[in-house]
This record gives sequence, structure tokens and C-alpha cells, in this order.
Amino acid sequence: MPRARRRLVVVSNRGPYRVQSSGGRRRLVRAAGGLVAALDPVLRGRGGVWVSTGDGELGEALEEGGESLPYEIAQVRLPRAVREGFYEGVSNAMLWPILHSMPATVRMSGPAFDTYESANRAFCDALLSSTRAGDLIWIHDFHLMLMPAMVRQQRPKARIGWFCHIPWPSSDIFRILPWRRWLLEGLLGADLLGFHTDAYAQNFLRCVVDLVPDSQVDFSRMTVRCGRRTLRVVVAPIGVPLDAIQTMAADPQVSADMERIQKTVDHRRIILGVDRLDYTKGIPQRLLAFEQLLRSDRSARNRYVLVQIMVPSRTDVKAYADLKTNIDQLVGDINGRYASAGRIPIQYFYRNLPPAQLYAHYRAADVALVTPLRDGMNLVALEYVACRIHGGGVLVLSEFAGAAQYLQSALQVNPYDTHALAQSLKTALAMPQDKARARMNELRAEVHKLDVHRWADDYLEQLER
Ligand code: GDG
Repeated sequence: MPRARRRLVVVSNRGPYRVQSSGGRRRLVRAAGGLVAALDPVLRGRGGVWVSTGDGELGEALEEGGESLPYEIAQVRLPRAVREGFYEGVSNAMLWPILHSMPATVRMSGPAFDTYESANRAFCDALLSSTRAGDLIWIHDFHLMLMPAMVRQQRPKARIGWFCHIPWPSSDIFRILPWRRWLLEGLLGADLLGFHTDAYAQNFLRCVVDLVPDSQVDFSRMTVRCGRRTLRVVVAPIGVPLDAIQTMAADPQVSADMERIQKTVDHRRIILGVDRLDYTKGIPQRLLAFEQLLRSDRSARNRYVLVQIMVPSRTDVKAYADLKTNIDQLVGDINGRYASAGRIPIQYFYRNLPPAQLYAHYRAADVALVTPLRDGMNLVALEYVACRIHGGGVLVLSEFAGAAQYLQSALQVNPYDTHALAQSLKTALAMPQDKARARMNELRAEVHKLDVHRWADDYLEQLER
């Protein structure tokens, strides 16, 4: 008889839903971003608990009835000063740029690291009080790197996994962090550490060799021995919920929306960008490449439109506010110079669209332009492919996204090279239908392999083993 499955406990900084109140009614809205997009379907399918920060409002809304979730929610309340230091001061201002190999954007603040530790401790306490021995604990992302060792100390026999949703840099870059060793030792409390690509996993192992002297690393087995414990490092590329996306994309309402979108842009061919507003996503680079296309070919403005969907993100952080201003100016400038009566070259949304509308855009787009300067995986690239249920469409993909390792049939580009990016865009737009279809079929086979449920099942199976 198969063993009963252990209960799954997911831990992440951001929770899956926030509560939106309007007209005296409360509604759950799913949080934007790749981590939630990946894990919500997993917990919906398998049940369990999600531990995250929150102010208790979500719990109240669920108790009130009306809406329900097929899994439990446990929330960690952080005092404001801790939350700011941990989230903005350390996670966003230091860890995010270092792990994305962009050290020039780092803002160091010494004392804030105390708040990172306090926050990890608060997560650990909440986890221990809302779970029992025997649960499978799966901690996510760079906000919670100290937590595996903290949990290990309290529950020596627990099964603890950690997954890195973003890239892992070379040891030369990682060592810029003053608390580098402390962070690594925090992670070494886990049993299984997951990364999207082999390069990230190898970088991590190299960091351990260089910075944690009393550990033993085996690169070919991908194990680290520390004291009497051995932990494993695995390459586990995340995917998307393929069946659910395809079903939704085929919905008649989505088809109607797709036609409406095409009509709104006067049946120009659509180039699509979808991102959380972030300086890692290469949004200005994309706009400049589109501008170059408009400049080099006078008829382009009558034939093509760039639809850019941008979800607000980290709006309190200065680097993000500055980026927003920069993008607004670029869009305004390009539209001002290249618009003709009734035809605006860039259609720009700065808001979170409902999934059905997002999928209608993926279906309407002739080209998806995914140009991150660096990105752990990039789910937008996978979602575009998943939505192409009738085939066709061209994916232009940055070679610096983790997804590029797996989506070899995309048109791969270096987003720093504006000229090359503009050339790839031209190639994508000029690609003969049969060639585009053949490439898209290959991409669809890859995205099929990267299904998010399989990703979670494989990872959790290895964690339980
Ligand atoms: C991190 C890593 C890694 C975007 N606009 C709307 C919307 N979105 C959704 C997309 C997609 C998600 O947000 C973005 O995911 P990404 O993977 O592209 O990027 P990050 O948020 O940076 O995610 C990344 C990921 O974690 C998973 O491990 O791939 O590398 O940085 O799902 O669809 N969703 C809705 N409306 C929008 O307007 N509903």
C-alpha cells in the first residue's frame, strides 16, 4: 500500500491572495508574480498550508465565508520596522540585485540585516506553531535564506526543502554580501535545495566551496556534506499549469476578447510585452529596439503595434519609482514621435489584468518579446507558448532568462544589444508561417515537459525520499 502523503507546508514572504474591499464586499485577488502563479495551483491540487506575511485580513475574509480556498492559510505579522528592513532594506535593495548579478544597483545598509534575521525567526516561529512533525516543509526564495537552519535547530528530523526562484550568481558576485557565510549556512540547514538551471546550481556549490570552509562539496553528485548531514542540490526548472491555461485560453470569451483586441489596434500585427515592473526585465531595452524598428522602416508604424502590459511592483522602492518614470517618458516620447491619426505605436497598460484578459493578449500577439537582462526562469515566455493553442506566433527570448536553457527553439537575443534586438524583432515579424508553426510546435513540446504540477511532484518526491 502506498504511504499516506505527508501534508505540504509552503512558506514564502508574499501570500497567494490579498483582500480587496469594494461596496462593503470583500473579494480575494491573486497576488501578481511568478512564485504565486506557480504555487497556488499546486496547493489547490494537493491541499496543505501556506505560511506568509499578512495582517490577518485574509483569514478574516475566509472565515466570513463567501469565498474559500482549498488549503489553509497561516499568516506572520511583522512589526512595521522589521518588515521594512527585511523586505525593502535587505531583500529588495541588496539580495535581489546581487542574486541577479547587478551589483551596481545594490544599496547597502548595515543594521538592516538584523531585521532580516528577525523576520526569518518570526517565520520559523509561525511555521512551528501551525504545523506538526512529519509535515513536508517547502520554503521559497531569497527572503527566507536563514530559515532552513532555524527550523532544523528546532526540528532536527524535519524534511526541509528550499527553492530559489531567481538566479544564483557566481561566487565573485555573491561574496559582495557581507553576511555571505551566514546566508549560506542558513540554506545548508535544508535537505534539498532547488534551482532552475544547472548553471545556478553549480554557482551555488562553488559559493559553498569558497565561503563555507568546513563543508565538503561533491560537484558531480551535487551534494554538500556538513557535519553528519548530507544535503542535495537539484536542478528543477519550474513550469506553468498547462492544462488550466489551455482550457482558459480556449474559452469563447477569451476568443471574443482576442478579436476585440485585434480590432482595437486596427489589425496591425501585435508585439507583446508582459512584465512585473522591474529593472531586471529589460523593458527600456525593449522599447528602444521597437523605436529602432519604427525609425528604420517608415511603414512599420502602420503595420505593427507594441502592447506593453506592466504590473505595478515594489512601488515604495525608489529604484522602481525611477524606472517607472523612465519607462513613462520613453513610451510618451516614442508615441509622440511616431503616432499618426488614430494609430498609436505603443499601447501601454500599467495595471494587473485579470488572467482571462492576459490570455486573450497572448492569443492575439504575433510576437512575444521577452527581454530580461537576467531572470531566474520567466513564466511569461512559457505562458505565451501555452496559450498558442492553434499554433503559430514567434517567441523572442533573452538568452539571460533561465527559460532560454529549455526553450531552444525561441529566437534568442542579447537584450543589451539594441541593434541585434531590433534585428530579431524584424526576423520574427518576417518569419514565414510554416517556419513559425514548426518552431512553436517544438516550443510547445518543451513547455509540456515543464508542467508546474510535474515540477512540484518531482521536487516533493525527492524531498520525501
Ligand atoms: C520570479 C522570478 C521565475 C504579469 N502581468 C499580469 C500577470 N502577470 C503574471 C504572469 C506570470 C507572472 O506574473 C510573472 O512571472 P515571471 O516568471 O515572468 O516573473 P517574476 O514575477 O519575476 O517571478 C522568475 C518566477 O519567480 C517563478 O519561479 O520564473 O524568474 O523572477 O505568471 O502571467 N498576471 C495577471 N495579470 C497581469 O496583468 N493576472
